[in-house]
Amino acid sequence: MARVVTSPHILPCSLLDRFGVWLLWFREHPKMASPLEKALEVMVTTFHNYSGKEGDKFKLNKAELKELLLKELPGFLGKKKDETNFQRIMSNLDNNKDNEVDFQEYAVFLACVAMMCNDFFQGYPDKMPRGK
Ligand SMILES: [Ca+2]
Repeated sequence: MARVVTSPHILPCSLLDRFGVWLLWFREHPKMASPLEKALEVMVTTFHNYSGKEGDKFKLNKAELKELLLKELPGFLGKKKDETNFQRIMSNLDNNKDNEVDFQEYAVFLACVAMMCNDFFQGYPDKMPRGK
């Protein structure tokens, strides 16, 4: 698992200043958002759709993570849907070992999956998904 980034310090200050403005614009004009902006929104809302089900509303417990993976990333799991595999994934994602997956840990996971997809498609450019 990649090292957890603890702050958005890699972004220039000018971008961070614009971030709140962009979020407000996005909320008022969701239909004008680009595919990547929509993807970011889906990444965030998907987390909260599951983390808010029980316990700490800002963290995924094991049951919430399992449901998220089964419903939102079934292809990633493949046929490995047994408890041992879920426990292994949970342990790998739970970087701070509090038995829950917070948004940062989830975001690192999605970034790792995206990097794996990129690596795969670089090896097979003819299989690269095409955008519209
Ligand atoms: Ca955790």
